[in-house]
Parts: sequence; structure tokens; C-alpha cells
Amino acid sequence: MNLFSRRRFLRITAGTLAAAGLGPALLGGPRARAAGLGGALQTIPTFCDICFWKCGAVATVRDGKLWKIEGNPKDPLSQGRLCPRGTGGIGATFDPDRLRRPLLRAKVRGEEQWNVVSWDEALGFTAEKMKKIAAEYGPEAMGMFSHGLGGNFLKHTLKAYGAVNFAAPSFAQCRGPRDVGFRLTFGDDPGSPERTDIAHAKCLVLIGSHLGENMHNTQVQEFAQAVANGCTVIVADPRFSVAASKAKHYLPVKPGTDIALLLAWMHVLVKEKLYDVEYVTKHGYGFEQFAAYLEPFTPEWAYPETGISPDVIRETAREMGRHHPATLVHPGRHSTWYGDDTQRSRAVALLNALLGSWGREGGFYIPSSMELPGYPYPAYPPKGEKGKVDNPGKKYPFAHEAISTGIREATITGAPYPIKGWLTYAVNLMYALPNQAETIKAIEALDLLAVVDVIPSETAGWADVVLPEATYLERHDDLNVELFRDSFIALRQPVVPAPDEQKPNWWIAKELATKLGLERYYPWKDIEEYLGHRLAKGGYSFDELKKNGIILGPKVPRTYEEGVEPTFETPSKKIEFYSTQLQEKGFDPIPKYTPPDPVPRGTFRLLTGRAPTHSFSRTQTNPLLHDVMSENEVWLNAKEAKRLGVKSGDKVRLKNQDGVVSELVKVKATERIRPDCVFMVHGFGHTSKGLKRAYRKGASDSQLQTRYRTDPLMGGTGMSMNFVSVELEPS
Ligand SMILES: Nc1nc2c(c(=O)[nH]1)N[C@H]1C(S)=C(S)[C@@H](COP(=O)(O)OP(=O)(O)OC[C@H]3O[C@@H](n4cnc5c(=O)[nH]c(N)nc54)[C@H](O)[C@@H]3O)O[C@H]1N2
Ligand SMILES: Nc1nc2c(c(=O)[nH]1)N[C@H]1C(S)=C(S)[C@@H](COP(=O)(O)OP(=O)(O)OC[C@H]3O[C@@H](n4cnc5c(=O)[nH]c(N)nc54)[C@H](O)[C@@H]3O)O[C@H]1N2
Ligand code: SF4
Ligand SMILES: [Mo]
Repeated sequence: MNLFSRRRFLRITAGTLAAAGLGPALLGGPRARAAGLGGALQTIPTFCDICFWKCGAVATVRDGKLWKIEGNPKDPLSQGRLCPRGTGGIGATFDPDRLRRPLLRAKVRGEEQWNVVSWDEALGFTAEKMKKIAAEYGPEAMGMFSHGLGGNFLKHTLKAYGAVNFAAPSFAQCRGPRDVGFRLTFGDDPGSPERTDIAHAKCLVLIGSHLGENMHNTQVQEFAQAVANGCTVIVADPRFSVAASKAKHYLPVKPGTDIALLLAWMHVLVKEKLYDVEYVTKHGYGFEQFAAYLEPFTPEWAYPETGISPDVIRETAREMGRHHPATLVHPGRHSTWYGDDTQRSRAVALLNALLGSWGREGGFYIPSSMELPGYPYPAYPPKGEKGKVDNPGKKYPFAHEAISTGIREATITGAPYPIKGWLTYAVNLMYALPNQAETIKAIEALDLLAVVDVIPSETAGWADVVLPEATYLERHDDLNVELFRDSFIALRQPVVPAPDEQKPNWWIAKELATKLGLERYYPWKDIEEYLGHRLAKGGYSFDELKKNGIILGPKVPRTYEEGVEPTFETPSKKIEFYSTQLQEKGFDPIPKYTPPDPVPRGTFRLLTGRAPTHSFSRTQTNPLLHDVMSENEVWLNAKEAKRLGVKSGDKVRLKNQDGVVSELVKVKATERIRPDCVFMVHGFGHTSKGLKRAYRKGASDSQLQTRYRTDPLMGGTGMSMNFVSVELEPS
């Protein structure tokens, strides 16, 4: 602490606090300071919501105004530091484009013409429509899409109403294939936050996972630690990512050929007996069949598929073998790419199995969470005969969560039964689901689309009723109790009031329940009563939580090295090198490589990813984050750019195989990408007129992803099957 702030610190007195009318909980204990510049500084712990990592944060309010937000040093997820998005998160509160009042659609759907109404009218309208849907089609006809913790209370209201169809695009459009691939192999998934012990890895393999641009905070911090400790980094990516710049080996793999590379790596490990023989003998099931299966998949076989030379494949496999079991082949997260994604993720899991990294230091630790009882609500109404619509007849046998695109399909077709209402919470379906035309077709078949958001997203533009939520810095949410290395309970609490008529999700959910005649499902008067009740029942102090933002559990052993034997919840109770579950359902018991569709002449495969300063399609209007990056660019191989006569900074349009043309987007001509693909950051090119700051800036990958291939195991939608040509603007 420097002298200046120390003097400020010493000025704090009980009198100043009382005069400012601040409760001790709001003052955040030891971090509280008084400022000489005409007012008090308050520090309030909470957790971030710019993405779903939920980093513990401490916000500082100066003269009643939100000033800054930093990491909470007590929090194991942030370890005292936020990512750039988290730091810029405060911009969400003063975003001029944010929603302010409830809106009812004035004209035709999608025209974004609204009547400003009261909450009473907006929720009355929603409840009436929902009652009508329940009466005509049954409550199962009401579906809900959500992402994140904030959806909990609305889900509760909808369950009380009798709804059964709940989905999140974070499954079938994100980590679903990965989770299923790992479950089939180890009996458990990598989790969110991932159970990766990156900090202690001696060799880290990133196959398409672009940590450093993908800014999941703890992982990026640990990645930096690992690099500082001399960890060998191997990156396989068609694009020279930020992570690739830290790598000893960079493999510019041909898009869609990861399974070939993974099979060849495993071939070398088995052939040269570089795998963890003891671990595999003890925990493996079906290893002999697996080893025999690998026989033909030599590095020479993989070379023409992947473009990676046999000596590089051998050298990198040996490097992995040398450091095992502290070799971590990162599971990635977003894994809906080519339609055979579960098998790709299963191959990643099998490579980890060979290296013995599951349950090991520098590999995948065994996480735990705190025990915290739920609220004792009355039982939900009994479920009817109908079941869920997203996966009829268990068509996708290994889906363990609902498939968003399955609900969309049922909405369009009316089968297995009609879906007539959607409630969305913190999802932008127009951007999250591939093929926007299908999303619109589904919306047109609805009697009700109610959208809860903080900004007028593209999906809100199609809504009948728009319910404006208070941002995460203006509200409480449910408690965060997650599986992680250190178990904890974290609190989100308001830092500043909502500026207009925005309301928190719990309030919206409770009021909607009341309008539906379901008030008995909300026996608590407000969220503090609800949170206090849960914490008291668990034996935790609400006051401590308000003050620190976090309650930490005891440290317990996490790895084999610390004395914990891993267990495997597969049918054989072992690591399944050969999967009988897959065989029984008619799928390949060991992953099979299928070459990707060839890239049509004159086009490029469209790949997408993240930028460090933006989250999905949710941050482009945030004034602070917009300032850092206001539009995306299309990465184009330098030689291809030259051939096409374009240079960095030129504006082009991308046209996909189905004739869809993008907004104008700047070219980034670079050696950092293969010549057969282009890359752009997801979330830009907004077309909602209400998003003034971001309107038509950059291009939207969602608009260009008209094609997708569904994963037959779990219904994930592979979206990297779209090809674009570069269209020059006449000058
Ligand atoms: N084309 C394409 N599609 C993708 C992806 C891709 O890279 N490309 N990525 C996929 C992945 S990995 C995922 S996880 C999903 C993510 O899909 P979504 O979860 O739908 O993500 P976003 O596009 O960020 O939409 C979030 C919406 O929540 C709103 N929001 C933000 N904060 C709040 C809040 O506090 N309260 C409320 N009520 N709303 C809020 C935002 O304004 C935005 O409209 O998309 C998947 N779909
Ligand atoms: N800043 C920021 N960070 C985020 C998010 C955000 O919105 N913003 N979102 C979070 C979420 S929900 C998710 S799911 C993750 C997503 O992040 P990741 O799990 O890392 O997944 P993707 O975004 O699909 O990864 C894209 C990378 O894969 C490469 N790639 C494309 N095709 C192939 C291929 O065939 N083979 C190989 N080997 N590589 C390929 C691309 O060039 C790119 O570098 O990011 C998280 N972190
Ligand atoms: S990773 Fe960044 S945006 Fe996500 S919760 Fe943490 S600080 Fe916020
Ligand atoms: Mo995701």
C-alpha cells in the first residue's frame, strides 16, 4: 500500500461509516477505505457474470458510483485477478444500449417495434399466454432456454407450472460432445470449471483449445504458471493461436482431422511402450483390443490426412510419454465442430488414459464441492406421460442433458408434441444455434416468446415480450457452490442499484409465479430470506459471506499422489479403452477416423473462436470492451490474400455455400493460418437495431453457419462445416 492510500485508510472511522449509512456487510471489512476526494469508498465482494466462470470479485463504489472491479484475493477461481472482460464488466451497467423498461411487441415479430409497459402488464401478458398454452396443449408445451446460474429461479417457476423442457446451448452447441466422450471413457466428465491441474503439468497439449484467447481465468493464470515452470507446450491448431506462441511444438493440423492425429499419437505411445503401463494394466478395460486396433494408424498413415509429418508426430508423442503422468491433454470445451465430435473427445480422453493423467497431479484432479441444502419448496406437480421433446425415442442415446436444437425441431414440426412457448434467460438463440432460418421458423410457430435479457439482443428482437434484467452488479443471485479444486460457497450481491426499471431474475420469477397462481412455491419474501435460510440450514454464516464474498471449505486430497485412488463410473468400473456401451448401441467402440468433407474450390472452411476482450454475443455494446475491440476481422492466409488481391484492413464480405452474405468485415492477412480455412471471432456483426454501438460492426459467424452436422451419439451440432468465399467490394 502506498502512502497516499494509507493516509486514506487511516481516515476511516465508525463515524464516517455511519454517516455514509453503510452497513458493515457492504463495507467489505479490511478492504474498506475512505477517499479524500469528496466521499467514501465502499468495497463490496461479489462474483463476475461476464462469462460463466464466476470469478470472485471485489467492486469499489465511490460516491455511490461504481468505480472499478478487481479479483477477490480470497476466491480460488480468480485468485485476486479478473480477466480483461471481467475488469471491463462495469461497462455493462452504464451501457447506453441496455434495456430499461419492459416491452411488448407492437407490430409483426422481428420488426423490433415496441410499446413500453409496466412490469404488471408485461408479466400479466406472459402469465396469460402461459395459462392459455397450458390449457390448450398442456404445460409441457412451454420450453425454457437458459445459460448460467441466473436461470435457477425462472426454472423453478416453470417447473411449478409443469414445464419439462429445459435446455442450454452450453450442451449441444458447446461442451456436450466433450462431456459425453469423457463419460464413456472415465465415467465422469471434465466439469465446469474444468478439473485440469494445468499449473502442475509438465507437458500440456492443446488440441484446438485456444487458452489465452479463450480467457477462462483460472486456466489462463495456471497456463502462465506452467509456462514459467518450463512446461512443454504442444499446440495442434490450424491457426497459430496465442497459445501456439508459447509452444515448443506447433502443429498446423488440417481442420477436421484431429482423430487421425490422436490415433497416430496413441499408436506411437503403444508401439514404443511409452504409456503408463502400470496404470493402464490396473485401471484399463479392453486394452488388448484397443492396442490391436491402433496397429495400422502409423504416423505415416496420418501424414496425408493431417498434414503433420511423421517425425513431428513421433517426436511430440515421445514428449508426452516422457512427462507422463503429468502430461495433460486438455479436453477443450467448445467441441461442436464436425459432427463426430464425441468420438474426437473420446480419443482425447483415451490419450489421457494412456498417459495415466486422470486423477493425477499435473493431469485431472478429483474435485469436490461444499454441502449446501436446497430450499424446502413444495413438490412440483407430477410429470405427465409426455416426456421431453428434445430427444424422442432416445434417438441420441448418450445425451445426458437436453438438446436445444431438439426443442427447436419439435417446435417447427410439432412432433413428438407441439411446443408453443419459449422463455429465454441469458441466451441469444439467434447467435447460439446454427441455422438462423430454422430458429426464426420455430419462433414463428410459437404463441409466446418471452425474453429476459440486459440488452436488446437479436433474439429479443423476435420476442413478444422483453423483460429487462438488472445486471449482475445490481442484483443477488443464487449461491455458487461448484465442484472445484477448493470447495467454496460464493455470493453475488448488488453493488449499485439498477438505474431504471430493470429487475433481478429472482423477482421476475417470483412475480411471474404469483401471476400464474403459483405463489405457494415462493414461501420466502425476498432473496435475502431465501439465501439466509439455505445458509443457516447448512450451518454457514450469511454475515461472513456478505463480508468476504466467499466461504472456503477445508483442503482435502485431490490426486493419486496425495493418496486418493480414482474410481470410474463406467459399466466395467474401469477406464474403457473399448466401450461396450457404444458397441451395444451400434457405434464404434473405439474412435474411427472419417476424413472431413473436402473444401470446395475457391472457398475456405469457416472456423470460429474467442477474443480475450469479448464474451460470445453479449459484450459488443459494453463501452469499455467495445473501446478495446469494436469489430472482428477475418483471418486469411497471407498468400491467399495476395492471390485474391486483398490486404490487411481491406473490407470484404464472406459468402457461404448457401448464398448467405455477411456484413463487411476487415481482412487480417496473416501467415498465422492455414490456406484452407479462415477464422473469425464469434459474436460480432449484430443486426439488432437496438444494439446501436455494435450494429453491423464486423461479421457474424452465426449468420454464415447455415449447415451443421448432428452428432449421432448425443445430438451436438457440428458447425465447422461451412465454407465461404471472399467477396471483394467494388471500389
Ligand atoms: N456460431 C456460433 N455459435 C455458438 C458458438 C460459436 O462460437 N459460434 N459458441 C457456442 C458456445 S461455446 C456457447 S457456450 C453458446 C453460448 O450461447 P449463449 O449462452 O446464448 O451466449 P450469448 O451469445 O452470449 O448470449 C447470452 C445472452 O445473454 C444476455 N445476458 C448477458 N448478461 C445477462 C444477464 O445478466 N441477465 C440476462 N437475463 N441476460 C444476460 C446477453 O445480452 C445475450 O443476449 O453458444 C454456442 N453457439
Ligand atoms: N474471451 C473469451 N473466453 C471464453 C469465452 C468467450 O466468449 N470469450 N467463452 C468460453 C466458452 S463457453 C467456451 S466453450 C470456450 C471456447 O473455447 P475453446 O474450448 O478453446 O474452443 P473453440 O472456441 O471452439 O476453439 C477454437 C480453436 O480451435 C481451433 N480449431 C478449429 N478447428 C480445429 C480443428 O479441426 N482442429 C484443431 N486442432 N483445432 C481447430 C481454432 O483455430 C481456435 O483456435 O471459451 C470460453 N472462454
Ligand atoms: S473469466 Fe473473466 S469474464 Fe469470466 S467470470 Fe472470470 S473475470 Fe469474469
Ligand atoms: Mo461454451
